[in-house]
Amino acid sequence: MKKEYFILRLHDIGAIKFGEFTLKSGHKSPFYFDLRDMISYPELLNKLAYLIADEIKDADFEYISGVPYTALPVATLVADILDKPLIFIRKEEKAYGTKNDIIGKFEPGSKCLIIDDLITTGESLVETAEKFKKAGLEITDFYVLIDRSNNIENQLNKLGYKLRSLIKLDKIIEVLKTNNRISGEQKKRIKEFTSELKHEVKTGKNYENHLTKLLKDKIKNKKSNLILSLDVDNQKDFFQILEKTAKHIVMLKTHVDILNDFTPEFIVKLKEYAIKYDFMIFEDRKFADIGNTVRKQYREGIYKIKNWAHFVTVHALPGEGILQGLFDGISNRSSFLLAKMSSKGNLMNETYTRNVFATGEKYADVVSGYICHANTAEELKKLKNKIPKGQLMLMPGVKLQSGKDATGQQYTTVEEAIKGGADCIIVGRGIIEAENPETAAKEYRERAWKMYKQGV
Ligand code: 5IU
Repeated sequence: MKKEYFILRLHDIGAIKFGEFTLKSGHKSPFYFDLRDMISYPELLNKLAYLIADEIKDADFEYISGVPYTALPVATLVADILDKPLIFIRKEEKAYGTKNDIIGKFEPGSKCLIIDDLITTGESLVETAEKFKKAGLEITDFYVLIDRSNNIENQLNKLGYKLRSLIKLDKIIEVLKTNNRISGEQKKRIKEFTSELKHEVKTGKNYENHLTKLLKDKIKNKKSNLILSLDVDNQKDFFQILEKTAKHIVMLKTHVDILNDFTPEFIVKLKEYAIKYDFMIFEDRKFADIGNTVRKQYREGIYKIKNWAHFVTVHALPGEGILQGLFDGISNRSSFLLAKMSSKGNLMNETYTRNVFATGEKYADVVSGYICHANTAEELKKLKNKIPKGQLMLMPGVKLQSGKDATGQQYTTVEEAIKGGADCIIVGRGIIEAENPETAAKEYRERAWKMYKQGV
């Protein structure tokens, strides 16, 4: 089967579409690829498998894998043709535990070639490769059906991967034009679109809002990326600890509803401290209701949070309406979305977290970043890589030593947090329950800043 035939067949079955499509990023694209339906055409799949088998037969690998769902049936046929054992990684995150993520039998130390249907940024293929590597396999070769990336080959080479592809976007356009499947005008629009897209990948849109910038400037000027979480139940303790620690922190995180003796004067005093010691205020309210309700929770009640907190935390779970309800008609306020909590067994899986980042990107004018936790720098880096440019990653569950508390809180060290790309660490009991909160705050601040300065 010639590549031209494959392109035309994909067009016939609607796997390659032309028109106007709104992408997740909000961009309007003149084409859309979705190869999933391909698996329902046995003769197409079979021809394709022979084509791939021919192209990879000389590569050096002992196992073959396909990324679920679309590439898995393709890889199965190729494995059969080349008589190589098949293995793959489950797509869904398991409810608990990370063991046995790989389905199929394999010898650690062997080489595996991975097949996927599409490549755009290369991110998901590299992530898959890393999972295989963790299980002891060696990954050096990728094969994709359609490469619509911006020359990702070079970047993958630098990371030690070789990329082969059946067809590139330019070839698809050429073949479809020659066969009069698209007009000259369409071809022009597609070219324009991809060249703009390429430009955008290079320069990258920035999602930093005004308040994010303020916080970043404060981090730089105050030379601190420490956020103190001051969870105490009375004003006396609150201000006593704050007095001693304020010079070391860039932001104070409150849970105002913990105070037994709250009065409006508390807010007046808190604002005075914020000015005197130059820190921002962050109420960790974790809004989670429908837009109409959070709107009132934010503006009304005894706390009137919107009047004094620069930032609040928000669950993206109820949908975009929560951000509309909170911030509609309000300026100079922003939020952090909860993307991955630090508590053991939390229900935020990979898909959820990815959707949170997409929400934050869309509402970047009122979202400054995300609360993310991971147990290792490596895991945290993966989260960081997915965060839209310009937005921040704040990490709770941080102590000088790793460990846990009695109700599921998990702690990672300051060094791991910053190494993993956290822009700020959020520390509560590590400071407020220390014998001397002042020296503890100083130590957290210095350890975090030292690592942060090294630019890790
Ligand atoms: N906090 C977490 N984990 C999270 C989120 C918030 O610990 O995922 I979202 C809050 C809870 C507490 C503070 O107010 O951060 C951490 O306090 P300790 O350092 O005392 O555990």
